[in-house]
Amino acid sequence: MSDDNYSELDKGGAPRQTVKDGYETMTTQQGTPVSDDQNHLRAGARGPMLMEDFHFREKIFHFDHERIPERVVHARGYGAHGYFECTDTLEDITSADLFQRKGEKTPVFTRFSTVAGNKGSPDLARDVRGFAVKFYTKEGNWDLVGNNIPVFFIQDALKFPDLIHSAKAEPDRGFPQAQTAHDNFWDFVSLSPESMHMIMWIMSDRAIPRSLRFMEGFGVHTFRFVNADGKAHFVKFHWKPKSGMQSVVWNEALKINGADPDFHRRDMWDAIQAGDYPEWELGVQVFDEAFAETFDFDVLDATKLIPEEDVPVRIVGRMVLDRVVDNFFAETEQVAFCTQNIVPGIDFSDDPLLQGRNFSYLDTQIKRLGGPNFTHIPINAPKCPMRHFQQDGHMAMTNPKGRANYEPNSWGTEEGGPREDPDKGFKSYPQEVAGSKLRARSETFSDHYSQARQFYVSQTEIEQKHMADALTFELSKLKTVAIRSRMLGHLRHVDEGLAGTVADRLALELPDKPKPASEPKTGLKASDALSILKSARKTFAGRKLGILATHGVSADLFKALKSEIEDAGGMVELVAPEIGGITLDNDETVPADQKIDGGPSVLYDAVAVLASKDGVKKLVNDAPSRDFVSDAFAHCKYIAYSPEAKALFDNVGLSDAMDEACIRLEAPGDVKGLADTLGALRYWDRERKVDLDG
Ligand code: HDE
Repeated sequence: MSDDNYSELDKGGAPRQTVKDGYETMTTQQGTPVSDDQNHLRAGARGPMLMEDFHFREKIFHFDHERIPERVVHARGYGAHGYFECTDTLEDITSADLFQRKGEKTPVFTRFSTVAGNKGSPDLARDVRGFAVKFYTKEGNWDLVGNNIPVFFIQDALKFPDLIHSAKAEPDRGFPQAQTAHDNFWDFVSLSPESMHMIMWIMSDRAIPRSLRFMEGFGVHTFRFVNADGKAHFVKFHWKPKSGMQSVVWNEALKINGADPDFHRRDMWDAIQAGDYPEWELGVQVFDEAFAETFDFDVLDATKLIPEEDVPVRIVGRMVLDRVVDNFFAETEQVAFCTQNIVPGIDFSDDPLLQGRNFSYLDTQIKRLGGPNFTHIPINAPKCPMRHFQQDGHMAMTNPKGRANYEPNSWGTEEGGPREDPDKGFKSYPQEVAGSKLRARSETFSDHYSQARQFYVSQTEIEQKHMADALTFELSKLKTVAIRSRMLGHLRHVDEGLAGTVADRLALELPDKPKPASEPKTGLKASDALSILKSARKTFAGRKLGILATHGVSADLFKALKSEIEDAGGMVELVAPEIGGITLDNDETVPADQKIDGGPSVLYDAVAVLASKDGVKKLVNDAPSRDFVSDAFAHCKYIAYSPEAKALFDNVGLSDAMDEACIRLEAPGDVKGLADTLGALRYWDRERKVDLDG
């Protein structure tokens, strides 16, 4: 700092950093250089403020207006940039430009979100995750605004405000935040049998993903692909994570929310910054009217899916997210997804939920972003040319030049502005439409239980147990017993065993089944693709091992373990009693990534405990160290340990419980093959032993 950092007028102030130290000149928004950013203009050093202080007024005025309304749903989200690469052309089925040339890349911006919680709510709420992708194609922006669950709660957009009101905090008390475990939500869904399929999904582990990188995504609705000859097919969109799916267990989710409420966004940021780019395959289920007519359910009903066994998913591309945002507000907060944003070659279907969404998204952006020119914000602007005669409005940034602001006009091709293209311009599929004007729901939407049952029977036993646990947890939080009971009636239509288990745990009699709108179909076959565990990819790549270690541990063992995981594409963090790190037995020092109080085992996919004889003495009485191993054990994680560390396990009462997923590492050679073993991600055989409801 230069010598004259203390100004004459600053007798009571702190030293200043100024341009004399090599910084750029600070200015007001008008570009006027600022001489003093510490003190407002006043009459005398202890006197009142002067209104003429334009710098103060501008700075505070701007601060006062920093916030914009958060999204009414999906308020908490996290976005990243990347690209979509076409790996299989679809020219025979759609004229959409991004699917025409193999190997061609289209820039994308993707935002993941939770639905119910506000902007500051924790990441690991039990909730649906939004999975919204904006493709900046050469023929305009295509927004595929999907979720990580392929079906939805309701069939008609008119019910959306009711659904969301019921799920969010109750209006009188203002809680609970980011939770469906309250009376209003279960009251609404138990009075809306069409929700039952979706209820099965949100009570499954899909609603508590380990990472945004490890979940599937779905366009949910049936859309249309239209080819160059005008021929149409129906299509459903699927995103499949390259590293496979993975979820946490509920007790772990609760603890992650305390230890790191930003767990999912930090994970995404860290992975991209480390060059471990999240990747998904894009798949399509393409089918025609003939299939739609023979299918057991209505393809326009967003509470139903089409099993992959009936219409296979054809992989047509991949999405890689390789760049974090420069500014969270400018990009993640201001991105405006609209389901109405489609491009030539893609079209809507008559799904009544999708039709309603097409109004809602555009409408909400005007409120949220303050005017009709939100498409001028760089994150929302297409990357292809835009030419039209729309003009003016709040914050107009990209304004046409010249005289022509209407057409037709006489100003010629040079100055007369753009004109329509009857060949390549977007054309709606000329579907025949007829019918009386009425408010009605088609009878083909009336089967509310069959696919809920199909989802349940498609799960592994442990996944079914998690669903029973989740239902018990949520319903146990209700104050109104009649609502619990009403839900049990619906569950009987899904699976009598499930209904019985939940009823037992809630100490309730099973009620009569409610009369279904139409008789559920029996015998829908299990679909393996619906189960996370049946479709596991068995890899530790992209996962994190947390090593709790003390001073004096074997350098050879520590390094061998680290390389084994890193060579398999995994990440390693050192958790230590002191943040300064540990000194290995060869006197080398390794700085810690986390001090044990800040690095509980819930943050890791698997853990190792390496201790020296002296080191372990400290750990056995330390509460965070004890939680580290007992939680890892209770959450069915793989645990590696050095012989000296065993004392910690003995001390928390695990000595007799250690099983084959507790792996003893005596020598560096013992780590060989460990990454493969950890690829199983959890040792589910343990769960029944560590759970009261086992
Ligand atoms: Fe949304 N939804 N939604 N939704 N939705 C919004 O738009 C709406 C639905 C989804 O990261 C809002 O920009 C209605 C289904 C995602 O910015 C709003 C209906 C699916 C996001 C809105 C639905 C979604 C939203 C709030 C019933 C999965 C976050 C802020 C017909 C296919 C996008 C905004 C982002 C956001 C309305 C149902 C996914 C109010 C009326 C079904 C991923 O317009």
